[in-house]
Amino acid sequence: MTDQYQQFIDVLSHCKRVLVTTHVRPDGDALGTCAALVLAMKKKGIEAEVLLLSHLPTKYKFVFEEAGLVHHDVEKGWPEHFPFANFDCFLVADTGTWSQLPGVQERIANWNVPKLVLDHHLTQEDWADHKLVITEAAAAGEIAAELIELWNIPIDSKMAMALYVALVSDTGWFQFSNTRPFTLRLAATLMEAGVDTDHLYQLLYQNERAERVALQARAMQSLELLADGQLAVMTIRKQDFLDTKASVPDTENLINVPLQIRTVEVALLFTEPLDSGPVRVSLRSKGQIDVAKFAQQFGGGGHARAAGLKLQASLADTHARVVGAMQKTIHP
Ligand SMILES: [Mn+2]
Repeated sequence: MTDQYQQFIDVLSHCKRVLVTTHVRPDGDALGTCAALVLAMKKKGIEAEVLLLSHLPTKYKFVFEEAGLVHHDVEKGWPEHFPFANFDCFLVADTGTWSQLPGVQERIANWNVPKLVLDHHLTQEDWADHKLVITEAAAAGEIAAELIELWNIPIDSKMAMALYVALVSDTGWFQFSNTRPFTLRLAATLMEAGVDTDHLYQLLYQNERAERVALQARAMQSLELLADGQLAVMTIRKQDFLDTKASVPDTENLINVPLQIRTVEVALLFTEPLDSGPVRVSLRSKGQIDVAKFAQQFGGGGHARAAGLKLQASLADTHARVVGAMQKTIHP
């Protein structure tokens, strides 16, 4: 295992400018890992910049701002000539699959530099020159921290903060089952390096817009429990957006709220559009029902525990069709 780390260190030590990227719709682990790696490489005299395939979420802006990072955002389209030639190495963190790197594969096909993947996911495609994939790691940030330590780079407070964001994002602030003793020991080291955990908790978890909490209240008021309490349905109407002044991105994660209920197996969230677009349905499962398979009958898809679908119909029609079908799935 140390060999893999040493290979990475050897390759990176020969580089002058590294382009670092991560998966589309980056989370705290993706962004924290990129930030920590860039800061660490700077200590070795290596310039590094970050390529983001979708915008930097507001919630995580502070991670890049405090690190003083340069980043390129191609969400709204790639420039005609992305300056790949300015870099002599390509490092991808927190993913190793092309489907999570839209637009990258074709653009780097003829780019002849070392390509590195640092990741903790099981699903991998075999394209990198060197891979550092540790699936036991709770977060890519754990692997980055180990790399930084083996490279003999002292972890300063900025690096520590970025790595802490990575850890807490992927472990739900150390609550999820992926949290291992290594994670907690690393967290302790990062605290000693100067992470203000209370401040970080406030930035990440006590920093919502009032409009979003008002929308959440509306969504919770709409909760219906069906199929003997196994099916939870929430509905957000156009009027709810207008009354609360919230917007569609404010619905993020609301679908997880009814999963707190002991009896609930499946949760559905119906969102009526502000324009004439389709009604969006988000689906979550605790594991017994494959919601991706369910969503397919309506042209949707996703993962077994998290999926989505859209129907160009009225809210009432969509609700009737999808809830009816789900009740039949739960009680055939
Ligand atoms: Mn991750």
